[in-house]
Amino acid sequence: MRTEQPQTIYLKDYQQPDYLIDETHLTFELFEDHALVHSRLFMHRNSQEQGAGLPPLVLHGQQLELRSVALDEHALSAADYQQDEDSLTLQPQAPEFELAITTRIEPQNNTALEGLYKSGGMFCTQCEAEGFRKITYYLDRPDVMSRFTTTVMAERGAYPVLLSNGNLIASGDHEGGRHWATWEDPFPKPAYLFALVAGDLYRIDDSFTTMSGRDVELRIYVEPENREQCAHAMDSLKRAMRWDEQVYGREYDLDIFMIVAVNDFNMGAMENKGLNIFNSSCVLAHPDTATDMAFQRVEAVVAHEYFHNWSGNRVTCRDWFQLSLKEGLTVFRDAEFSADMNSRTVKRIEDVTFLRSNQFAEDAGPMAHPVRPDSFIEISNFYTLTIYEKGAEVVRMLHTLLGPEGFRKGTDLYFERHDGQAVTCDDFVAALEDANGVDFSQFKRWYSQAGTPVLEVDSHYDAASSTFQLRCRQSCPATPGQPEKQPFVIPLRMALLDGEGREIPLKLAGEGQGRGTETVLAVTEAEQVFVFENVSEQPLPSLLRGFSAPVKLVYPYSRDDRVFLAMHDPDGFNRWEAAQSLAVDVLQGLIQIHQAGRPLLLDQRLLEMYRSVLLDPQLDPAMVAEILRLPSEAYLIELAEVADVDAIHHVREWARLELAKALVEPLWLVVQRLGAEPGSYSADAAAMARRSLRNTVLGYLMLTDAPAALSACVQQFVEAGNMTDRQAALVALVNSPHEQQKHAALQEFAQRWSDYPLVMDMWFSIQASSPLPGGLERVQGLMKHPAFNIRNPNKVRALIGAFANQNLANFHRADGEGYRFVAERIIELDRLNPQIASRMLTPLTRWRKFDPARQELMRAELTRILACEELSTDVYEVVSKSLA
Ligand code: B3K
Ligand code: ZN
Repeated sequence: MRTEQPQTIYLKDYQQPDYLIDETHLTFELFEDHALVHSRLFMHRNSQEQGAGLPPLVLHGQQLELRSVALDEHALSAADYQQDEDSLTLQPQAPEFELAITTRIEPQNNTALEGLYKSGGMFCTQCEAEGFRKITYYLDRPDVMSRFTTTVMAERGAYPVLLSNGNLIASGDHEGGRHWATWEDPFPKPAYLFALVAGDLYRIDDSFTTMSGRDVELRIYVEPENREQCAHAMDSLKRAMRWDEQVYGREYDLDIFMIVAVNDFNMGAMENKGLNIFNSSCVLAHPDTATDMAFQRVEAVVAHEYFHNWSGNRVTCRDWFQLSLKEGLTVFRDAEFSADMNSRTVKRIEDVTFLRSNQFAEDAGPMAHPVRPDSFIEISNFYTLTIYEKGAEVVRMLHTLLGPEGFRKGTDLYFERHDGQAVTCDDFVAALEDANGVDFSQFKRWYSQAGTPVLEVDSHYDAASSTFQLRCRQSCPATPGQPEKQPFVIPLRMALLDGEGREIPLKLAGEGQGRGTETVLAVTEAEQVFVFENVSEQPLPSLLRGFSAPVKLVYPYSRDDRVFLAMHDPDGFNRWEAAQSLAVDVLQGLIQIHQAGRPLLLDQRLLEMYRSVLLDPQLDPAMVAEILRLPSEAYLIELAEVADVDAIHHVREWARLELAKALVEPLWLVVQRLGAEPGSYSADAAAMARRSLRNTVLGYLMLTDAPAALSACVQQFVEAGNMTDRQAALVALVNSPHEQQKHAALQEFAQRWSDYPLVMDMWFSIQASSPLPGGLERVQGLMKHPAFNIRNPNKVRALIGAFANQNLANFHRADGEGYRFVAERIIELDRLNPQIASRMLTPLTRWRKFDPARQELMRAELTRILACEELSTDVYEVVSKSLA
């Protein structure tokens, strides 16, 4: 907690460490009311930093009770060192020395879930970014890499399983019913990758033979009642290991790889070397209890953490400003893995939808920062959509510009050149440049400039010369601390379509060779013109295919153009994009009409486009489902200059109902065509696609008051053979006016799944997201439900997070009570878990988007939070920046 003004840390102030730690020997004595941590650090003066004499050694440490310090086996007295809230300073006497420290901590009281803490009956750790300093005094910075040997000691009965990073080298019994195990990790690593687990856990075993023929033991540890829910995670892990060998040539390096699932975890999972610790929501998946979305998330997160073994662990970050070095690259890698395992187009649609409604909003808000930030107060606040998702888009653009082979040459060089090092984003780009003989200096502006660029394109066709001209203009709005921006390198993947929707061969003026029928233009200037030759008819451009750059594309398409592209573009992603942008255009028009108090009328072109998509049996059902999904309220808010929440909500709901009424026949036809779900569940892409479409259609049908829809929905709820269908039916019922069926279903569901925390999370979040009136009161009531626990991050996200982020109608209630409720929870949470409190702030920080009355109400809540005493640095940074 904050006692003085928090300090800003700047990238420009980076300095190499004065000392390095060759070996780290840790012994943990775990007890119910405390833990003793004994460390022996074998250290030396950093030779790169040889100044005169030996500088003082400043170790990081927070919330630690120091029991003893010894330098080269001489115990130090209090006069020999200085201690403050964040550090321990002492004076080494020689360039090489051994430092022994004992600290006492209380894991059972650690509600922030950072450092060593208890989740249920087990001990576990979370050290990234700066949690290790809550365990012992250390050089807790990623550029200090050390070999760790860890002994864990605890009572055998309650904690039969004792784990840490690397390989088990010894174990044995100790007096008083206690036992111990010693683990050794041969790979030097920063402290943020340290992990420890002690608990009563069930183990699922498997194995993997690497490409060079080494056998690796794979283990997933879960609480015994979850033993049946691990098969999908294990399978995903093996597929990820094979994929990383095939696509990146990366082989696993230890003899054992472990995953442990815990219920109390601040984020999704953590890539600790050889011992990944996961939020149980990202491991457990069984058809009875997890939806298809959860299955896909497990696959993606298991892969993501595994991929970090190279992109993050073997090659790590020099400092936390470089966080996207490992996160952007690893998100790109996991997205490509998921695309290869499932439908590539659908995966891209999901990711782009998420990026545009969430990261674009971040980039336009008060916390906007570059992919490589210049400064921060609290690093935990910088695990953002910009670092992760935009960072991945930046890597994707590099992949697009180099092509798959050039990119692979670059990553090979990167991993080889920097293995065992802590490096920067510049080092990553330099490896790609050197391997390909290219210059990315201008491209690197994507790392240093914040904000979402706008790419305005217009065109001119000249029949006389058979030329088609594309004029591209780019700009980027000001962001905090960056009033002016330089032009980016924007890869614009595109094609030109003739009147039949066929791609036209592309030849650029001034180039000898043609470019086939699809090309990537590099837009590098503020304004730039591309002239295509031999174009015999007026074409329609298909632009930014696959969302080849994270920009806002503006092109003067008519609604008819968009319909044409939605029906004919050979590129699946851009067909969806055309349908989506048509829906956006139609809804935006209706919002204006609604604001002017005029009657609403739905553009028949949207309706007919949906009708033909529904009736086309050739289309991938998952694509049809994606097309039928209207742009979210969050995306419409992001796109608006000043978001009129009431109008957005009203118009979107009205349009959904109009569509449902007009399309009732084709919707039922789809239900018939898809038929009933086959008895046994399958998690393959085709089966998921069918469920996705069937449930999207059910959602529409439930908007009509047809009794057949209600009975189909109730029947699906009761008879569903999997959670995807059961959950979809419950969502439809909860959002319907059928009070009796709704309450019966909710009650039945809660009774049946009360022993399954992750299913109960779903039950909370379905109700918290329901836009029907009275949402706040429902959420307040649910806070008192016995299954709710404000100390559990999953529960907080399911109830408070879902309310604030997904229930815009109720959160933005005109009387401000939604804001007040969330602000009060943030204040309450900040005392328990600052990282989670800070996350919950995001919706309030977006206050500038709304009408003056709501702005005032939201600001008042932020001001009230800021006035609280003892605010964490996490909450302080976000609130103060959003009010600035
Ligand atoms: N690297 C972790 C995130 C740690 C967040 C710390 N506040 C998970 C991941 O990105 O893989
Ligand atoms: Zn990651």
